[in-house]
Amino acid sequence: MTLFAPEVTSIPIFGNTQGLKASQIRQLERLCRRSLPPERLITQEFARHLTALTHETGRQVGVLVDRRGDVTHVMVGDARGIEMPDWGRIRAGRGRLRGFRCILSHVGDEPLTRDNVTDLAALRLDAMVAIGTDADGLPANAYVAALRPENRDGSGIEHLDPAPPARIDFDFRDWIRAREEELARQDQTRSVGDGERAILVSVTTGRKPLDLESQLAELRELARSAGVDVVDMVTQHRPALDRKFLMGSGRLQDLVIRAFQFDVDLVIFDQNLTATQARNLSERLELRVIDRTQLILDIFAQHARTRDGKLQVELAQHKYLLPRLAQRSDVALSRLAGGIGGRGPGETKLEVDRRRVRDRVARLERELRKLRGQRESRRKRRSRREVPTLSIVGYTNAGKSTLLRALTKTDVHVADKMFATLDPTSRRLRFPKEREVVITDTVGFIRDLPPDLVSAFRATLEELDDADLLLHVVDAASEDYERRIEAVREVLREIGLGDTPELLVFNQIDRLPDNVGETIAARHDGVAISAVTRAGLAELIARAETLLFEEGGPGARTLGLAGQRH
Ligand SMILES: Nc1nc2c(ncn2[C@@H]2O[C@H](COP(=O)(O)OP(=O)(O)OP(=O)(O)O)[C@@H](O)[C@H]2O)c(=O)[nH]1
Ligand SMILES: [Mg+2]
Repeated sequence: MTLFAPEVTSIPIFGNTQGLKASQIRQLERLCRRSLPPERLITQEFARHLTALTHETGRQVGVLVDRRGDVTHVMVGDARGIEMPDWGRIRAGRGRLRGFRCILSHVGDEPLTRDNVTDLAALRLDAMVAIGTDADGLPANAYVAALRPENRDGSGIEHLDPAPPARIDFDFRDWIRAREEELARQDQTRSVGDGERAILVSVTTGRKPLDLESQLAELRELARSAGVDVVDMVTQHRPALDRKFLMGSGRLQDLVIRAFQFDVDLVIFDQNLTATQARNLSERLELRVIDRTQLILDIFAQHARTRDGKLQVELAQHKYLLPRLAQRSDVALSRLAGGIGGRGPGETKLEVDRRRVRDRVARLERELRKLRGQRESRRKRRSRREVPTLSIVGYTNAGKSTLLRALTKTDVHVADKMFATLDPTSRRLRFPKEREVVITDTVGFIRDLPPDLVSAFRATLEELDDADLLLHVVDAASEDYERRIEAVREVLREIGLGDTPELLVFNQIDRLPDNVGETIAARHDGVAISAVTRAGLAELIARAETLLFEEGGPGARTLGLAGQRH
């Protein structure tokens, strides 16, 4: 026997109606047809319908109301909470607010909960109204919160004084208009340019990391290199990472509110996110969420110039996203796939099924193999001519390309951006004694280089296999240069170059007080230079020449100078 008429059951009620009586369900359904006068945020009568139901069922009852005053959604929760409908399907209004308010009744005369406030911010509601239910099932106080732009006290949330619904009689239309104007004014004062705005998040565990600051500074640098404006940073230290959200729920709620306040386009995590975490976070934040690996991939995508480079980046992007396609959730997925400024592999491409992505991966791999073959024969030709090779390696943004430019006086792309160089460049360089060498500049390294990137760039990095000497460029003015040296050496070991002779080149000494660079260099048996002022270049060339052509270097062998060895 069916209890309800079919046309009645087709009215959507969000939440679990199990355990409710048929008459109570009918009352819930009736809420759908109710409305408020457009000039009122809430009325006593409207509130009474909600509290009566809460009183009867012992559960929270809520509605979404649009700007015309019509109820568009009805929700039922439990005694303590209520869930909002799947927002992905509700069309957003044009302004910064969505044009809906949520009105719900609490069991007892309870103020707004943290969850209520989070929903307000995450869903960009016009207002969140909680009505307390008194012992007789009548409305007690109405607790109202609304969003406002970033303000001095930093809360971003305005709470009205609690008052019975009947006393909340200001003109809602004027009120909401003023609020939207205020938000629009804030938008106008946003920094110009096409930069997207982001909040950076770092969640750490275990012993408090000593280098949290430099790690965050680096993430900020990466974001800047990707053309993103960093407007806020959120950090949390906790005993263990949360499996579902990485961070704890309290901090996550803060993040939701701050994301609204600063009107950000995306949130960037310093830690790598699992597919599940990325999806959960992006659903909760209603925003695009990416991690450091994706950010780096994005910079790579922006900076790749050659065919080889572009194919490698695309391959790495697909490989990174493939596992994330496994349990697709449409809304979250398109957010995950977006990349910065939509420069990821692209939503449309990723909406094709996994098999097609895998096909593409196979094709990219085939093509890259072919290019690699060509490169290999080019390299073989070169080594047959037995010209020693010097390879410039080092942390990203250390000044590798600037050094190549200074040494060869050619025009090489230099930029104050991380990963400005992606594609290897080779130049010929004549040493003072008319000895010729090939010098190559490559992609920079970074700590915790994502494995997807290492494997994708294996081909480019193969260029380094021929190196007779590595010029390991270090930005001597960077505070954690020692840790960076280690990070570079670790990548070198990973790609099998741990044993290639290395000369540490401490660059950018012009940014340090006199003699500081020289002292650092002496301590590490390196050379101190400034690729910009050209200080120390002569010494660098002399040292490289000695290492290559004397002391049993490759030049000594091939040029028949072995006899000069001591
Ligand atoms: N003051 C000063 N700035 C330098 C020096 N060498 C490089 N720079 C600056 O540092 C920034 C990075 O230089 P690049 O040569 O592009 O660095 P890179 O190591 O090739 O960087 P990626 O290719 O991004 O890994 C640029 O803004 C350079 O002008 C130097 O000796 N002194
Ligand atoms: Mg470079």
